[in-house]
Amino acid sequence: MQGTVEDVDVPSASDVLRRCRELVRPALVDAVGRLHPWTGEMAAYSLGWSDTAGTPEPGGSEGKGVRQALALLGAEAVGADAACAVPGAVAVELVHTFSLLHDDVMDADTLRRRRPAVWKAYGTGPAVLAGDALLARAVTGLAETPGHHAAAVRRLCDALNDLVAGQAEDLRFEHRPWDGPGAVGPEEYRSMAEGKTGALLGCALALGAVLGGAPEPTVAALDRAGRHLGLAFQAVDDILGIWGDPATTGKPVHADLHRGKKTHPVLAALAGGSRAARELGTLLASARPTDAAAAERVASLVEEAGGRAATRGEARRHLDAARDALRATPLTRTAARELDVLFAGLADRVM
Ligand code: GRG
Repeated sequence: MQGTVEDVDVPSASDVLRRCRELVRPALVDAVGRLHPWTGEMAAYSLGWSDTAGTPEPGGSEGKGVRQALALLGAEAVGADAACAVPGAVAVELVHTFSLLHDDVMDADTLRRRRPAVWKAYGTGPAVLAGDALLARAVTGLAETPGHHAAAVRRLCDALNDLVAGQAEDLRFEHRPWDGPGAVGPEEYRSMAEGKTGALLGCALALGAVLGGAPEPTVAALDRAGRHLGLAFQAVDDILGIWGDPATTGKPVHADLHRGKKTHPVLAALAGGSRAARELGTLLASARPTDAAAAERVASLVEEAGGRAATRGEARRHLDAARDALRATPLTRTAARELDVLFAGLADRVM
């Protein structure tokens, strides 16, 4: 995620994320500090700040901080000071942390950011409670924010409902067949991905704009940009789940294939109709790939049938749509440039 050599004054996506993380950190620490000490300890672990003994692990396993950065840039893009968006940034980062925590429970994923998932480290019951605590804190913090707080809370609640709907579809798709009348169609996939991933990215940008006092059409344009970014982001996430390097992603490879998750590369490969697509369809219809060799075979058939390339194309199309949404609304030049760099970096990410 690098800026170009010629554009010396344009920060890289990593620079943008770092700057925003530093601005939000004190408020995030304060929010976690308001939790019950036990849920606070699990929250600090899940944010990558400490180990299971509560010992600080600076920079250990933190996430990229995408959502908090989008909130701050959303405010700057409408000409406001980033500081006004910090409560929104905290809220979306807490919701994101909560959703990963609960997602790992639902999917029985044991590893997150190279460490045991919270439910593995602390137990399922405590992990669910820690997620609940994060969610409650996110909403409370935003509701306590002076100015525009009703509109901001409304935005966050809408995104939460979309997240639940997206996750519900994602889980139910696991039990749908790969082809035939019950197969998951491209529109259904898109709606699921927009709900589970796009809604919070859109909300982050929109919250920044709301807290920055922007008019509704500008807020809506930023929400739309974030949702398209989310669709690109999820497409890349699907690619990383099959071909990513576990040492970089911090998650085991092929977990989605083992679970029968309806990811974009596999759905696109099956839609291709090639010999590899037919062989893939037969293989998936016979059984879920339970061991590493079977998953490896599925992955190479998906690649051969064009699923990886099609998903790259999908990510590229939504990145373009996200950029178009930004261009369609008047934004401050510096923030618009930083958003552009960040969007491109996220569509090319390897973790
Ligand atoms: C909102 C009430 C309520 C429930 C949530 C569990 C759930 C329902 C939804 C799960 C949503 C989910 C986990 C979507 C995946 C989004 C995604 C691609 C996450 C990865 O985000 P990164 O790459 O992660 O930004 P890091 O590790 O960098 O923070």
